[in-house]
Amino acid sequence: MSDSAMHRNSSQGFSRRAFITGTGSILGVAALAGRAGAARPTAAAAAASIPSGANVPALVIGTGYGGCVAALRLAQAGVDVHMIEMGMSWDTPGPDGKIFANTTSPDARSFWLRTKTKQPLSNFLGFPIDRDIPKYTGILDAEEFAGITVYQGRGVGGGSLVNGGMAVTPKRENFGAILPSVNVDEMYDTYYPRANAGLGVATIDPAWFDTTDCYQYARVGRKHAQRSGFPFVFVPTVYDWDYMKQEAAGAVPKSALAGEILYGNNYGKKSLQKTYLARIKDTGRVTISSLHKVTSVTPAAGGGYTVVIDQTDTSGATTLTKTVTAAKVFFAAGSVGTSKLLVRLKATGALPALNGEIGQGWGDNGNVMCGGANHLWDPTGSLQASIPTGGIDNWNAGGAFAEVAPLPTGIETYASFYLSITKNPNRARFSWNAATGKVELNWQTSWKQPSIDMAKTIFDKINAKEGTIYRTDLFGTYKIWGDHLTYHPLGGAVLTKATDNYGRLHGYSGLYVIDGALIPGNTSVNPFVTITALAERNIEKIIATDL
Ligand code: FAE
Repeated sequence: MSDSAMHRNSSQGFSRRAFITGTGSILGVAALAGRAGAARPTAAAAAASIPSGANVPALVIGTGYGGCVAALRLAQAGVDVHMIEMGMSWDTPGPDGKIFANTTSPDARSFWLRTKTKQPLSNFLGFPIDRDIPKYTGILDAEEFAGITVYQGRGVGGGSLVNGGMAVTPKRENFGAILPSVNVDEMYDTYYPRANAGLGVATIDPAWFDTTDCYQYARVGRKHAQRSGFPFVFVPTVYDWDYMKQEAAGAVPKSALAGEILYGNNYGKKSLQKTYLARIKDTGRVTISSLHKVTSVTPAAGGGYTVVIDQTDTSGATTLTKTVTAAKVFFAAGSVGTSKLLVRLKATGALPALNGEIGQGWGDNGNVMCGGANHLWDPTGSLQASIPTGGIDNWNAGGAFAEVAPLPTGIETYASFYLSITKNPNRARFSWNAATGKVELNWQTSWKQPSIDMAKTIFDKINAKEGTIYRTDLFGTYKIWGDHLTYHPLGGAVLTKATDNYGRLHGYSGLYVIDGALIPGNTSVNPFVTITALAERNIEKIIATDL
């Protein structure tokens, strides 16, 4: 640990040792519901995690959206399920009394095995803002490939722990381009409603939106959109809106209004821990092994699959390697995690019968970021709710849907900030590099140019109308576009290509993909509702026909 990091650590009262103690328990829904101090002993956690030599009916790799849907529905159908999660359980408060670190003061909890933060907005007023942190199994992974950094959640709850909570169902007319083989009526009549109910999706009270200080930034976004002739749409979220109103009234501990988002949200956001995982716990049929990483899946001699799992400590070091047998294995490690596993297992001969579509069809959901520099008479507010709740829709005319995002710095910046989802046609592929022993992704930064052009259909027009300019200080020095990253990795084991129309992997009976890897690169909006709805559809079919 560097001196400066150590100083910050102690100055924040954050003792790494104290924080490590008690992490790794199987499921911490109760603590997240507000029982600060409800630490569970590590020994109990060790006893509850999957034992080496176990023979289990269903093993789910990953605890994000796809994994949670699979585990819940299998358990409700009477199947015992073991979920394996490489990240921590995030159920135990640190010495500051909070489970999650604040966005404005990242500490060890913030990043996955890094010694320096890698914040999506790397600069402010042109100055770099990344800082040293102790290496730790923190919550946000900034996974670097040659041409793109892919941000992902690590821990029980996957991306739901770190995401903005925007819970968007794509427009029905756009669905055919997302998943052409899937029955649209079934999705919009049954599975999207089921996913939205299961996730606790709700829309902001428009009257409150119009008056609260914390959405002034979004009202500025709406005004600019509408003056340039673009529709502004409210975006549903998984935040508890009543809680946010109480935050604004000063009646409860602040979460969205304290700027919490990227490194977890301590109170108001309904992450999977408060929704699907709480219901999973109630079934009594599911164990969750956190700080466990699946490294291999191969056909077992007596049927089913041999699964090799590394248990790690919070420095990322392997402390124990376990081997278990599972009748059925569900890959729910996220688009990148599932793709990396499958590509390596195919290339190294563990699962040679997987087809040539494995690793293909990966896209970034067309993510590109930019900021706008507003006039002094157009402030965006020093208090900004960290949960975005509106977007500018120019999908059909310009191929872009732009979330009006917060810049929760605590000071007035006169800046507007946007994450655009665009119809970027480029698709990359994962491949195995035997020399390095790593899976690579052939995405190139220049492939973001179509996204920039599409986002410009919105922001060039707004700038011309308002007499404003782009910010150039958020992603470097004199750099307008945040074109180096994605929050929304999709594809790599695409539905009807690497799998059948329900996620059954070609080549092996009893192996399934049930996460964002199934979706071919783009969803036209933020993806987790679609990932959840597709998983609900697929698991229903799998339970009815394969069990
Ligand atoms: P995911 O949630 O990533 O879960 C996969 C899990 O598997 C993770 O917990 C991994 O740690 C674990 N894992 C990986 N490999 C292994 C292994 N080998 N062994 C054991 N465990 C493993 O997958 N989407 C929206 O719709 N709205 C938003 O507002 C939004 N904001 C976002 C903001 C940020 C900063 C980020 C990073 C993402 C955001 N997303 C948003 C994207 C969304 O979180 C993402 O699409 C879903 O989480 C993907 O769900 P999956 O089930 O595919």
